[in-house]
Amino acid sequence: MNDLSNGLISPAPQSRASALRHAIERPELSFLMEAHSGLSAKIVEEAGFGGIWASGLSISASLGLRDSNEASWTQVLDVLEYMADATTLPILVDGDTGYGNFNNVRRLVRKLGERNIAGVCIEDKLFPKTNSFIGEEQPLAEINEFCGRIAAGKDSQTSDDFILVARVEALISSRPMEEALRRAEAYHAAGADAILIHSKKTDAKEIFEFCRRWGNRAPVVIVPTTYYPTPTDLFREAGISTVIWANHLMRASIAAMRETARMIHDEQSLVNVEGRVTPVKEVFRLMGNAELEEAERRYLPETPRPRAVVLAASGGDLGELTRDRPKCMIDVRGQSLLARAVATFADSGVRDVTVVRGFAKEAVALKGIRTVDNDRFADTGEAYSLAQADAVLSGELVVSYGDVLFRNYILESLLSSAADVVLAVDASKRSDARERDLVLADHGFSGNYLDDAPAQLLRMGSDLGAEASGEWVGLARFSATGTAWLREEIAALEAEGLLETADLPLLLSRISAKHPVRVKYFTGHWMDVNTLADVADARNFT
Ligand code: SPV
Ligand code: MG
Repeated sequence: MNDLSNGLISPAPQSRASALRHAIERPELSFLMEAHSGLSAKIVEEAGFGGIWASGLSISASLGLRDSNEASWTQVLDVLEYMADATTLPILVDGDTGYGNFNNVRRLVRKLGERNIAGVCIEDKLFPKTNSFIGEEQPLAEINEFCGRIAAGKDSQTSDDFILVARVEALISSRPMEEALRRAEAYHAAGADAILIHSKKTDAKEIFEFCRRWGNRAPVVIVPTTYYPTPTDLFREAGISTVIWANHLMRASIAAMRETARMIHDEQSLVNVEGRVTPVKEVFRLMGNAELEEAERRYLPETPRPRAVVLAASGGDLGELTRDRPKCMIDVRGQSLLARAVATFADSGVRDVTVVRGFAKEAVALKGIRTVDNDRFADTGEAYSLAQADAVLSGELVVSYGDVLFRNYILESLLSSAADVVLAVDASKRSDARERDLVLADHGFSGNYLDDAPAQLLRMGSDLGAEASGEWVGLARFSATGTAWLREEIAALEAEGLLETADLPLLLSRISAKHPVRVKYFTGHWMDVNTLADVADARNFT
């Protein structure tokens, strides 16, 4: 295994090129592993390789194309950019024939430098090329013409250490060894930094013969795809510089994708596949999501998010249904009232929910909520419960009873209000209204389109009777300022010895005596659960 460590390679273009140069020129055997995408490049780096072979065959195949220059060279360049961005490794690009003559090679090499690519390999064939393993006796470039491509490439490099590997296809095209050596010598003289001697034999005899006769005049690179059984130590002994494992991640991905697709198709289920595929979490890790989260903390302005406090301490009065759980945990079509309320909050971006528990507190269980306890629930009221949530009584706040269901738009409308304190009030006179939640406002509900004057709370209380403007839904929203008023009033109640007995209507009435408290009217689309009949109704509430 090559010992180029990722940590030593900085992504700067010059250092990537020098890392590749070091890998190719050092006496020990180096390895380049094929990649064809940002993802596979990351996998190569994590596996511990010191460099990448950007295979033409694999890049074409991953684009669904043949290895016959069907992808344009700029399309290949785009893939290379993703690969270079995804890793810190040096990349040796399979540049095919250089996509034309010397002039195309010049432009290619300049552009590769701009994309942070460490080197290119060009082969002595003609554009458009085809893969070396297809057909026999493919036509080769004329030696002098190919030397011109090499010289033009070297003259165009933007980094001193940029590597140009000249690939000799003579053996592939069944030309004699003498021609392979002659070509290698000419290409070396034209400026190539290394010679890739390619073979499609199933053993490495001709490769070893080439090496013997070449005598290391320039580093030798090989691609043992067809002579893969050859022990790697023999390559070391032959003095080879670099082995390219040319296409094995692309081929591995075909095998894995095929098997996964077959199973899902045949079984119409993911059940047997899930344990065989990479977990989504691992995909996030591989792509560096942790870094993005850290950057978000650094660069995104903190957007204060509204919190909610749900009051659910008191014992229920619904017989068997609330014998061992508070009302908020009553099941309504497979979901507790609390779960429904929390989901409605989440829909409106209120994700920080604190539930004040008391009666049967162990029964209040829901993922993602915080809880605080009012262990004196039996002889205290709502204001006292709310005071137990002291730690979260800051910033924008929604306060809700634990036994109400309400449509999302009611909450949305409170959240978008400009008022510092705003109550959702049902203007329809319900015959079973909770008397203590009755509301008197300075302005009654009007269905008149032109009447948009905001209503202000005058007071709440059970003595309002027919005078009431409506009934509080059990849902209030406070701006940061409104929450500060709420805290002040809780402190005032405490100072007066009233905190333990006060309910929310008293607390809200007292705030409204000092500060404006807005009333927002609705009609229907919410419900509280006070009686068994309500439970039955709730089960019809969608
Ligand atoms: C490639 O990986 O695209 C190569 C190597 O050029 S080979 O397919 O063996 O020709
Ligand atoms: Mg190729």
